[in-house]
Amino acid sequence: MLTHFIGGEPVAAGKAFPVHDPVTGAVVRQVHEADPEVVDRAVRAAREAARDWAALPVGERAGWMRRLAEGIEARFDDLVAAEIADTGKSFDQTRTLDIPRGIANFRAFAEIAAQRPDDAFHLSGTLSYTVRRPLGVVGVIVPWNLPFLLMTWKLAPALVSGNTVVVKPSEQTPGSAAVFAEICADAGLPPGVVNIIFGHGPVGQLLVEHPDVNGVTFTGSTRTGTAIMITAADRVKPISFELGGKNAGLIFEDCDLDRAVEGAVKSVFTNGGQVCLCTERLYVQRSIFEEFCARLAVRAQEVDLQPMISAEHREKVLSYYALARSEGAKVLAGGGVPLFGDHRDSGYFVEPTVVTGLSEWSRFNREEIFGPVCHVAPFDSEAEAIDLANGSDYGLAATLWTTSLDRAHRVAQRLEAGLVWVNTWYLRDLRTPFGGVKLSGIGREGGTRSLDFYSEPTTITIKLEQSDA
Ligand code: 6OD
Repeated sequence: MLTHFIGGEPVAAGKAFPVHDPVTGAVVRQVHEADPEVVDRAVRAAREAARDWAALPVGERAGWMRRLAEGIEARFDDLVAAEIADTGKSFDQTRTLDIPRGIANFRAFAEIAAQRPDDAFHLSGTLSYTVRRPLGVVGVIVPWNLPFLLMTWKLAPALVSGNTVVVKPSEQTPGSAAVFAEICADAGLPPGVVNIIFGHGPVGQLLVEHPDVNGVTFTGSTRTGTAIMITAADRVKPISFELGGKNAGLIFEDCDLDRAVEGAVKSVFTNGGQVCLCTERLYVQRSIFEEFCARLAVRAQEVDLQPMISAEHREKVLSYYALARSEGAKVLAGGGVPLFGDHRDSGYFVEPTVVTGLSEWSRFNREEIFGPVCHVAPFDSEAEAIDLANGSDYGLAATLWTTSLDRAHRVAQRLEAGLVWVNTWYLRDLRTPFGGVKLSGIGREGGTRSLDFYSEPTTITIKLEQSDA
C-alpha cells in the first residue's frame, strides 16, 4: 500500500483507495487517502524545513538537484514500471520522454538558478538591487497525463529557489511520485523539504486553503484551476496555472505534406491525445484538404493505441464521439471502441478518430475533449486560417506547417497562444516561457520565468553620498 511521505518518513494514515491499470481495468495498487490531519502534518513538516533550506546558498541547492537527477537515473527502471502501471503509456514513450524529462528538469534548473545574476540599477547617486526570496511552502498539484514529467517540472525550480513543497499527485497516478519519495530519502535530502501526500480532489483543496501554504502551482483542467483560484484568492496566494487547450494546427498548401501528415499524427494522437498541447482542431488549405484528410484517416488507423486514464474519462471521450455524430459530422476514421479479443477489452481504450464537417460553433469544436481525436476543416486564405485558429476560448499551443519562412513568422506572431510550433510539435527548450493565454492558464513557467514565480524580489535602494574630494 502506498504511504504518504512526510518529514522524510513514510506515513501510513487514512483509508485506502484503489488505482486501476487503464490497459485492463484491474486494480494495480492501494493507496492511503490523506485526511485533514495528514495535510496539516505535511504542511507543518514543510514549514519546519523551510528556514534552513532557504538559508542554503543556491549553489548547494543546485547540488541537491543534481543528486536527485542521479537518483532518478539509478531508479530509472522502477520509475518506468510505476508510470506504465498507472497510465498504460507505451514503454517507448515512458523511457524516452516521461522519465528522462525528470532528469533533465532537475539538471536544467540547477544550472539556470546557479548562473542567474541579480538585477542592479544605478541612477544619479543611488544604487538599487534586488535579492530574491522563496515563497516559503509551495503546494504542487500534479495531473495524471504526464505525472512524473510535470511533477519534476514544478519541483525542480521550486526547490532550487529555496522553497519546500507539499506535492499532491493525481489519485489516478501516484506510483512514480512514491518512487520519487524513496529517491529523496535515499539521497538524504533534508526531511520536510519534499513532502508527498496522496488523495482525491478534496485533498488538493485542503492544501490550497491551508494558511501556511504560500503559493500554488497546478496543471490540469480549467474547471479545477478556477476552483483553486477562488480558494487562493482568499489569502492572495501566488498561483501559476497551465490549464486546458483546444489547440489548432494550420496546414498550408506550401507545406512538406509528408512531414505535415506525420506531425499531425503525432500532435493529435500522442499519449492517446491526453496532453494539454495536443491538437484537436486542424485547418487545412483547400487545395490539399482532400488528400490530407485521406492520408490522416489512414494513419489514424495505424497508430499504437494508448488507453484513456479511467473508465470515466473514456465515457467522456466517447460522449464527444456521439456528439460529433449528432451534430452532423462525417467520421473519417475511428469513432468507436477497439476490440482486441484479449485482456485489453476490459481496459479503457477508444479508437483514434478523425471527423470533419462541423461548424466552428459546434460544441465538439469548442470544448476540450482530451482524447485521440481531431476535427479537420478547410480554409482559403492565410487571414482566414489565423481567424479560425484564434476563434477559441483557449490559447495554449498552436502548430503551423509551411515551407515559407515569411509566412511562418507572419502567422506565428499573430496566433493567440502561449506556444507556437512551426514544422514540429512539442519540441522543448526548458529555458523558454511555457504556458497559455485565455482559458489556458495564468502565468508562465520555464527557465527564469519559473524562478520568478517561485520567488519574490525585494528591491534594496541605497543613497550614495557624494564625496567632496
Ligand atoms: O513539457 C512541459 O514542460 C509541460 N509543462 C508539458 C505540459 C503538458 C500538459 O499536458
